[in-house]
Amino acid sequence: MEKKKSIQKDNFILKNANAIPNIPWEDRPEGFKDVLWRSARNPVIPRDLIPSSNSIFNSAVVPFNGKFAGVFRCDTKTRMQQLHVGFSDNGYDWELSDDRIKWKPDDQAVNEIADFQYSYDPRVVWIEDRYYVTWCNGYHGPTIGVGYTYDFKEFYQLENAFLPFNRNGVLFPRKINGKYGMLSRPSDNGHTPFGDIYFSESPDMKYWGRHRFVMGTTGGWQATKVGAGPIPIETKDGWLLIYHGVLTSCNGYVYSFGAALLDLDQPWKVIARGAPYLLAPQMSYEQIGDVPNVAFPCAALVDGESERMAVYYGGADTVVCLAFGYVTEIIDFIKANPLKIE
Ligand code: BMA
Repeated sequence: MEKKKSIQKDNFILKNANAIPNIPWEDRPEGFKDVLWRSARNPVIPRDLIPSSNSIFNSAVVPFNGKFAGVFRCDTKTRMQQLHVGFSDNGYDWELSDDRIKWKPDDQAVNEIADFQYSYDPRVVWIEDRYYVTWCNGYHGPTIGVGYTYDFKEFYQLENAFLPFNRNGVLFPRKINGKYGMLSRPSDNGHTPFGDIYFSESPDMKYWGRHRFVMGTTGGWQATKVGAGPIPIETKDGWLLIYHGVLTSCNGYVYSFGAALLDLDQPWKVIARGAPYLLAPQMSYEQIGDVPNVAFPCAALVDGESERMAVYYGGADTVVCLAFGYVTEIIDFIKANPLKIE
């Protein structure tokens, strides 16, 4: 099993971060002013990387045995929404299984809910001794599926975290006050025209409760709904949360993403929230695809040595893209451009 060694440096803002020396990285293009910049190799995963796929997008990546592994949203040519496992040496070039992940029930009772309907928008996080996966799981409507793997070969399914309808279940990377923590976004059974972020806790990854409101919609790029993106990043200034926000334009939804800081001990308390987005769909691979105008982040790698961050996001519900930034710069950006809420 992978050994985890966290780096603690006094002058760094990250807490409990591991080194990822081979994190995918490109320097900020000369003269480029925004806090995040895109990979020149975007889209890094094309829609047709595997024979069965119509599109590959909104996917989650983690460091694994000195390389990378991930859980990918692959919608098939019959337009089923599925999760597939993938591996990469460098975070750019991926080999994905052509078959969907087949979950084994963690216990007998899970058999009752394990019938596959659809699965999408995965998140993956290492907590204590294994990789946990959450995803939007079809069970009489969308809800939050939870499972785990030790090796990205065998995957075990736990109980769904919540009742339908819910999406964007995102775990915290460690217990908080002795409990697992999860953000989620209660929704409806369709293309939900609303959505706020809530926090829930669990003693055992099975029973979730003490639900708390975290943050809701405001205006502009986050006027219609908001939902947690990658696993929150622990910093000395709070949990750095990258989240998506949706604007309803006269031509439909527009998905951008921005950032906020949440209290380390009470993550439902927002310390600060950036007013401008970090990245909005402005490149052709974000604007043109099966669903136009979508930039949807599901994972962020952070190197504890350099504080470099690589964000994986889906482009136009069709491809996987990468953007880069520095954790400290994003936090400074939030503080310098705060959203003022009443
Ligand atoms: C949301 C989810 C995402 C998708 C987005 C835009 O409701 O289904 O997977 O990227 O819509 O279509």
